[in-house]
Amino acid sequence: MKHVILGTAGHIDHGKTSLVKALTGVDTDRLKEEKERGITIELGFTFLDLPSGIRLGIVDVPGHERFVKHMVAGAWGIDLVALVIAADEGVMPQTKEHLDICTLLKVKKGLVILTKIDLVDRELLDLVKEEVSDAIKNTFLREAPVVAVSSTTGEGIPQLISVLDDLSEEVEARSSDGLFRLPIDRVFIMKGFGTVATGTVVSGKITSGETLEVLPSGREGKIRNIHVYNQSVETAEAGQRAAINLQGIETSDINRGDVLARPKTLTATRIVDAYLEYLPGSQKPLKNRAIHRFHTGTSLATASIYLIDRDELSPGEGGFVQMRLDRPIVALPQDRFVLRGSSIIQTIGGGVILDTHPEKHKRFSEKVVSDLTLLKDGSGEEALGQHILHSGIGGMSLDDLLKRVAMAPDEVQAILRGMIEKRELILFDSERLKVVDFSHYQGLGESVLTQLKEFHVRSPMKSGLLKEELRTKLPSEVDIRLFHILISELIQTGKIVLEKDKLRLPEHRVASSDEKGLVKKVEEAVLKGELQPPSPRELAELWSEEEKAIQAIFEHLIHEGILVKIKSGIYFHRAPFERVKEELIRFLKTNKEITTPQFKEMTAASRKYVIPLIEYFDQIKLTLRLGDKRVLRAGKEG
Ligand SMILES: Nc1nc2c(ncn2[C@@H]2O[C@H](COP(=O)(O)OP(=O)(O)OP(=O)(O)O)[C@@H](O)[C@H]2O)c(=O)[nH]1
Ligand SMILES: [Mg+2]
Repeated sequence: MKHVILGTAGHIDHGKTSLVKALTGVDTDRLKEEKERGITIELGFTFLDLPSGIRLGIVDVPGHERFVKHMVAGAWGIDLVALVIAADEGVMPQTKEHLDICTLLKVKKGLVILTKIDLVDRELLDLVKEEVSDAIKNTFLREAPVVAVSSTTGEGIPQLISVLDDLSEEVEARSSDGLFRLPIDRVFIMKGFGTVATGTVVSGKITSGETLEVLPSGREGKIRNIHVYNQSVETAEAGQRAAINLQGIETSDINRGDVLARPKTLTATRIVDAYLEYLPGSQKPLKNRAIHRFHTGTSLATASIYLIDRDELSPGEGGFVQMRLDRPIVALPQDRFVLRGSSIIQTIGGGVILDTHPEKHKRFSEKVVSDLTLLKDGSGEEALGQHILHSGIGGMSLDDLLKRVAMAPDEVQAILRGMIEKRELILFDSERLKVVDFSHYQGLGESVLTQLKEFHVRSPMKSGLLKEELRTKLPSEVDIRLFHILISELIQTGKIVLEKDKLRLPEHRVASSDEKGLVKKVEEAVLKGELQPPSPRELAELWSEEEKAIQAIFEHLIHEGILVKIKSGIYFHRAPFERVKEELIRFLKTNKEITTPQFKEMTAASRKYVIPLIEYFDQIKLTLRLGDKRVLRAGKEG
């Protein structure tokens, strides 16, 4: 069934609440203070069953200029507005301000209701009608029906109901496919039940028993029951007003302006990018970094407004802005917002949110302007593509994306699948549907090839690089799964070769750098040197080779495990090294300790080798030095 919500609007005392009562029999002014002062302060809620069968939800707002903030919260997300104008007073300041607010919030449809016609004669009524048509002629209400009624006598009420029925039929039904979201407009305690939060379900649907998160606090509670229009129901969906009874949450834990959503589906933000329309009626240009009140959903924050591509915004102009907020709010792109002045409290503008988790932008950047233009005017697919591109090589998951676009999960999934198929995106986590833009993937491939190339130049004698070692040379945000996908693809397409467990470029061969059989010669020389082996420099001089080349061969042999690096310049062949190590262990097991002269005697080598060697054994934690003696470390006895 289609759900439609009507909001009232109009100047104080023009008869909004009386009209709602005349239509529904319900007095929505519940508070003592409201009764005493005869004005509306908080939002009022009720409903009307129309002849067509549509149940029309009604939000009654206050007209008092001090409570415009409540009006904005009430008007946000309505389908129809009833602009109420008292026939005996005509168009007044909040008539205009409420009309501005509805325009900025992009309320699509509505009607004008002239009330209190019992107080005026025909002539005056005609005058007011003229005034009204003047006030609405350049607004979304220009072709809206104008109905004249008296809530006191009931005149015009039947005609009004039939107009409301027609308008409701014309309202486009909302889809319940999106993420569940309910901006809270009222919180109260119900005896025996506990905390109840009410609001309009902006998108999605929710069922009793599910767990909800209160944002921005992050508190969670289970739904004990749901009321829609005073009836207990199992499910509430987009376009309905709902009262949700939450278990495990105190009333003091929730405030008007908070948002209910499924856990972890939405994230609060203190920075948004938007397109701002600055109202023509404003007195002065809007300066960069101006501070104003920012309303979206049912929440209110203070915003510092950064003009992205100009020094100031003249009245009547629109432009891209970044707003930094004094408190976290919850919003999605395409959400509407209203700005009200901070000193003179008056509606000055509003517009559409484009990005709810942007970077801090540099001003006057062409790139930022073109990106925001795409978010404003581009398709959903383009917006998705842009967010994924900006996320870099780390990529984004479906859940991340749903916080950045105003699209239903199914729709986003379908678009992602299409882009993956076209290879515009690379999928690397099918469970979370995590993707990275193809250009970043390609860039990563290039940097793998560059890394290998540099590695071969630096270490010509090494056959290749271990996969894990290669990975440490890439940006840390590269997901391990993406890395493996890339490596497999590079191997499959012949761009790199996997040999044993090492990666190399296809053209790289260790043998090619070893035409003279130097590797073998080095190994033999070091082995022959036993416990007093030659250094790279000595061998280079001996054979008239370049020291760098010989050093590279040493490095290679160390990497291969054939040589052991004791310290810079002293490299043992593994065979004599292991022999002396065994002998040392045996000695220590029998004698418990050894002095350096004793060790020197054991190895029959000069101090140049003996001191580094015994220190090396300390270093690898085989031995422990105690004064001028060494003992076996605990745990090395066996
Ligand atoms: N004669 C006459 N009086 C009306 C009519 N409608 C409302 N009133 C009176 O006008 C006064 C204000 O009516 P409300 O319905 O409270 O006005 P409101 O627009 O809800 O006011 P706020 O919510 O404070 O902005 C009340 O004293 C009503 O009795 C009408 O059609 N005829
Ligand atoms: Mg009222």
